[in-house]
Order: sequence, then C-alpha cells, then structure tokens
Amino acid sequence: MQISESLANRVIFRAAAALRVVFFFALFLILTSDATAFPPAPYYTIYGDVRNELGALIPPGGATIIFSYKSKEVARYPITRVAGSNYSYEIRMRTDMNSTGTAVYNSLAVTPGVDFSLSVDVGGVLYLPIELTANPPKVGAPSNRVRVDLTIGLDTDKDGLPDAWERALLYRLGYPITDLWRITPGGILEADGLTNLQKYIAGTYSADTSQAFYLKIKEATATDVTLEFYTLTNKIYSVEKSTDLATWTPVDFSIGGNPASSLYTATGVEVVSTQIPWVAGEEKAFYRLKVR
Ligand SMILES: [Ca+2]
Repeated sequence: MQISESLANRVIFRAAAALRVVFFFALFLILTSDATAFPPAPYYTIYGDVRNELGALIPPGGATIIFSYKSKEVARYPITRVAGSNYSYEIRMRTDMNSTGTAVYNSLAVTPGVDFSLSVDVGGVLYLPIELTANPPKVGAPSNRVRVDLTIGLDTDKDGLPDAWERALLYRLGYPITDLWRITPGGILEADGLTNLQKYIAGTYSADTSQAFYLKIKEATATDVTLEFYTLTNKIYSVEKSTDLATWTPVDFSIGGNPASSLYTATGVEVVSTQIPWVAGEEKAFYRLKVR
C-alpha cells in the first residue's frame, strides 16, 4: 500500500501537463478514502470563544483572528456567532502529510506537529492571546477538532487569568490590587464552591454576593418543570438534561417569550425563568446550566 501510494504521488507531482495532474489527483482522491493516506489529509480544526480581559465574550464583528504559520499570515477569521453553536470562531487548517519526496499539495497546507500562531485584531490593535504566551500551539492530527478559548489581556503572573480581572476582584475584596498572587485559577474564595476561573467565565465576582451562578428548580408540575437562573448581559447560557446523571443532552428552552433555542444570549442582569415540558413516560430528570 505504501509503495503504491508513493508511486502515485511521484506520478502526480512530476507530471508535466497540468491537465494530467488534475486527472491523477482526482483519481487518487477517489481511490484513497483512508484518512491516514497521502496529501491532502482532512482538516485539523480549532475553535472556541474569544474573551476580553474582564471575561466578556467578544461579540460578532468585534475582532478578527489572524492565523499564521511559519511567520506568514495564512488567513483571517472574523468572530461570528453561528446559531446553535457553542463557539464564536473556527479555523480549519488544511493539513499535509509532507511525506518524503513530495511537494505540499496546497500552499496553505500546514504540517501536523509544527508550530502555528494566532493573534487577535481588535480595531487595528493586535493582541497575543494569553493562552498562547507560554508555548506556541502546534498543528494537531488531521480530522481532530480541539477547543481553544482565547483571552485578550495581560497576564504578568502567568496564571492564565487576565490581570485586569484579578485586580478588579482584589479591589472588591479590599486587597491591594497588586496582590495578584492571592488569585489563582483553582482558588475558591466563597462557599459557593466555584473556582476563580469558573467565576471569570461565569462573569460573577466572588466579592459580590448579589451575583451568583446557579440553577434552581422553582416548580415541577405534572406537565412541566420551571427552572430559574441568574444572567449577566451578553453571557450565553445553555441548559442540559439527564435522566441518569451520566448522559447529558442540550434542551431547547425559551426565555421571555423568545423562540425556544438551545442557547440564550442574556439581554440583562436579571433572574430569568423557563418552563420545560416533561417527556412522556419520564419519571425523573436532572438539569444543569452552562455559561460561556
Ligand atoms: Ca494573571
């Protein structure tokens, strides 16, 4: 198999006539459905959210992600928000196996294991996301999808949390705002059990007890369950349901008369509620709330 692939590849890249190249290449694609075969390989995809230094999601159109490889810009990806998706950017990298003696099948192709870089352009100012400051990311295996949430801001104590958010929390707690060491991602400052990193993502501040991330079952009748939770503007919430606490599935829900959806982008700082009907034959159900 390996020999025939190698042979086919030489034929492809040494063929003089462009038409013949196209023909053999097409033939090759048809004959090799195996994902581990020759170039081109399936895309390697990274996706996620982009947050500012206070934890707010960058809205659609608010920034552009610049994808670079070997010190050259490859492509730009605007922040979008695809309905029903739980991320706001996606970069699909063309991958190439770069087997010995072959040429790269596409000038935009990248090689698994090789460094790439991302920067975020906000209004013409370029930022290096905190997540990328320690080690440059590497192109992953073809067909893999990896979530990489990006954070804009300074992180001088290198704990992964933007210093601006840490200072705001220190100020609210009454500590000197230079005491960054007090705030660690895994630290828990309140009895609610949420870590600082979880609070950063949820948008709630430990020092402000009026802001809390919670999900409450307000009422359960024979026909439906009423859930209540607290929202912060522009945070995106989703509700998941389980009957065995092992398998969780997203639930479509409606807030304030809006059409039911699996995601709710909060329009205010408030307590909201939603009614979810029982499924016929169901005897019990568990719910959990997610925020991003
Ligand atoms: Ca920090």
